[in-house]
Amino acid sequence: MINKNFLWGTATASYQCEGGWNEGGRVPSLWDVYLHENNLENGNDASDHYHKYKEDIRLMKEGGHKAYRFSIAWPRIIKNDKGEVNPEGVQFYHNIIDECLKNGIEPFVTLFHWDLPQYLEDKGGWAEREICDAYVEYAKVCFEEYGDKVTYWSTFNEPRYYVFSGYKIGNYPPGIDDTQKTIQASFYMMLANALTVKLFREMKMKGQIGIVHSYAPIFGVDDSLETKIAMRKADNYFNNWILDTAIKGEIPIDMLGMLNEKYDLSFMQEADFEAIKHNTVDFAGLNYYARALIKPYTGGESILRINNKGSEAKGSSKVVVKGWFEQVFDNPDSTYTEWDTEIYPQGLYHGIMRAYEKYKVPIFITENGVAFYEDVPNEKSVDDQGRIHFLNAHINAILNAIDDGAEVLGYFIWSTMDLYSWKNGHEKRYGLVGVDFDNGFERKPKASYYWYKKVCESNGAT
Ligand code: BGP
Repeated sequence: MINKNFLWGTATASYQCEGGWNEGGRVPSLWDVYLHENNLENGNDASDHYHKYKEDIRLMKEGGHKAYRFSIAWPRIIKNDKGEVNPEGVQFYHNIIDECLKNGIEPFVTLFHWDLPQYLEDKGGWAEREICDAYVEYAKVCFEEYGDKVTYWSTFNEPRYYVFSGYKIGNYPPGIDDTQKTIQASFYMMLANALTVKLFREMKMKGQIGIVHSYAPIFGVDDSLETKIAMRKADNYFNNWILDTAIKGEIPIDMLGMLNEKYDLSFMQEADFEAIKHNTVDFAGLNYYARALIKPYTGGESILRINNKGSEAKGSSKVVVKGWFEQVFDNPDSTYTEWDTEIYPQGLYHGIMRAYEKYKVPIFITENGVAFYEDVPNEKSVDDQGRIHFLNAHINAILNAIDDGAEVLGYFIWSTMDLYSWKNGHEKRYGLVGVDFDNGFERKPKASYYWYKKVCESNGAT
């Protein structure tokens, strides 16, 4: 049975929706610097949520939403590597949180959704141990400021996606291909997660703390032993090193064994493993866009290429990890978006069932949604029936998982409004509310917004 307090909501991230990049004492993040230096479309103004948050929250309320998942921008809160706090930035999130509470919307807060202050990136970013202390200090400021108002905290949004894109694929900042640093950054993020959970417990915070993971439930192309072995390696690569580490306090030992054959793991200290073991999260936030369909590795070099260009590059994505597995992007029985994301709602049902069986912690689906190229017309609402169809199928998958015993406590559509999509710019639209980026960032709810209102108001009955 679905919980009567089920959190129906939508999600955003600070860099992707706020804009106001140089206002209110905000210092540059690594995204500002990387996109500016490379002359790429950026989120300087994004969806102008920084100025329009009241209107956005009013739309949430009118849309029947029960919760809003957003992130705090570290570069708004901490000004420099001395840890100096920016009161104006702190006040901005008080305003957002207060506005949510006033409108009966539960704030669901992410501490890090990828906008690392550039002054920390300059010191080596996530690949260096020092960042763990800086992160915990930042988290402490947030806990002290907002702790009496916020019940649901997430330490990180999608550590895997952030680290692999930045340090291995190289399509996100810092834009490098360095496996040793990839391993270090992954490890330090998971260590920072544990140290922050420790602080949360020591400060006797009310509420719960979790982690948000880019969940790719693993499926195989057949039942052969080779495929099963490839699936285990893929599961470590995609999921286990985040979820096992954060929820069970155990980094998958077979994965460490494989990495240890080729890379230097001496930076991992005994005390780090102790911290990870004893400080586990309360819930799993799972972002679900698609499964990963896996076939055995059959030779050649590793290739990690993600389609950031939409239809222009459709079919160009490739994920091959040498000696481990290959991900299939051209299954003849599947349909794919313009950006090579497979549409596979059953994967969400199976993914939830597997995660719940394995971890036995409450689950929130912290992101789910679909992107289209859409015009936002002046006169009428975008009639996004494709999105409604997609969301409906995924919500049904969640309701089926709940019926079969999984403890799922909330669902957040990505995204609240159209916003900046990392490297894809503003044309890759996910919002329930359209944004006219050329016309004062005017908000125009789409058909899906009105459809979702009925879902929220009936607690999923429609
Ligand atoms: C998730 C991120 C979000 C969001 C979403 C859609 O990985 O947490 O920040 O961007 O994916 O991805 P994209 O914008 O690349 O299509």
